Amino acid sequence: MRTDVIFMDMPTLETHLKPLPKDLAQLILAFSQISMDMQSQFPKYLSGASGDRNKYGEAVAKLDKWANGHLCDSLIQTGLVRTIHSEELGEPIYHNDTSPFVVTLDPLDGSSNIVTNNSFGIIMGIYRDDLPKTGRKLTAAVYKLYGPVNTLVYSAGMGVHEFVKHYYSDGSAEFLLLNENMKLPKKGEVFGIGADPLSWNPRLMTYAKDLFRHEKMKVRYCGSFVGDFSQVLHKGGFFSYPSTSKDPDGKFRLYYECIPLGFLCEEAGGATWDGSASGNSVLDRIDNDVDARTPLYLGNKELIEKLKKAMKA
Ligand code: FBP
Repeated sequence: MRTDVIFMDMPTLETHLKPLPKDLAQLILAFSQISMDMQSQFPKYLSGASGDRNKYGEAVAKLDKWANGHLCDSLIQTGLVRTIHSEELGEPIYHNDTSPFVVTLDPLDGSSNIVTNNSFGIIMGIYRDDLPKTGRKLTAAVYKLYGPVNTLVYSAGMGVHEFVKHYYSDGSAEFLLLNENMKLPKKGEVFGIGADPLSWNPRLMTYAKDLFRHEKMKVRYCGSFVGDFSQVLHKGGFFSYPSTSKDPDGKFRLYYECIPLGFLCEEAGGATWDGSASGNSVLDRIDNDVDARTPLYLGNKELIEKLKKAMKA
């Protein structure tokens, strides 16, 4: 008997997905279950936990490999996915020509955070078309965030919605709606910028100092894109893994990371920029190389416009 009355009227993810096309709802629901089942396996990969730092890297590499294999196998078993492009795969998995969806995966984004028990997660982009395509052709984007609680955020182009995994007193559990039609708060509160600050464009350094001095914003950088994105989604602000003198194309992958989370950012009323002189959204960028990297800047619209001006100055 489920007696947790406090949650009785909160819609479940399954209910919330009902207005979507049946096949898309089924895929997002399957992803939610797969991603939850995976969590119970994580501790066994902490072989570095004995304090042998050399083992940490090996443990994380093993975890990344397992997570990718399990996620790909489970998604193929749904019968809904014809092609999988994964950051952990050298080549795509072409399963068949008939299933409705092509997916992009970052199977464990920020996985090195596991050894310090900080947030990390899974990013999935869902297309009906074959790639390469721009992010404007994305059917939906979803991420799972393994944090102090388990949350899942998705958008199919009709708002950004967040769910939390709730455990009932009878031991069962399901994803319940936490936030619907999320929008970045008008005034950005936090910002985070990756890479070595000494390799940043000096104009980006000036912009960052301005966020402190004039925008009175706080630094939040947790070392996983999904974790840092979640902070901007909830508190408003700015996040970037920029072009640098060492890595002009940045670190993040266009298809596996930037398009799905850029889609969610823009669906939530924010803006993105790929660092191009033409000032493009990451959703307008296309590359025949599905493993391509791109500089990434995202957050409140006015902060992105301010950045573009600062970088052109
Ligand atoms: P991976 O693709 O190797 O997982 O790198 C992505 C990432 O872990 C992001 O999740 C995170 O925001 C960023 O790298 C952290 O990079 P750094 O360790 O350079 O700060």
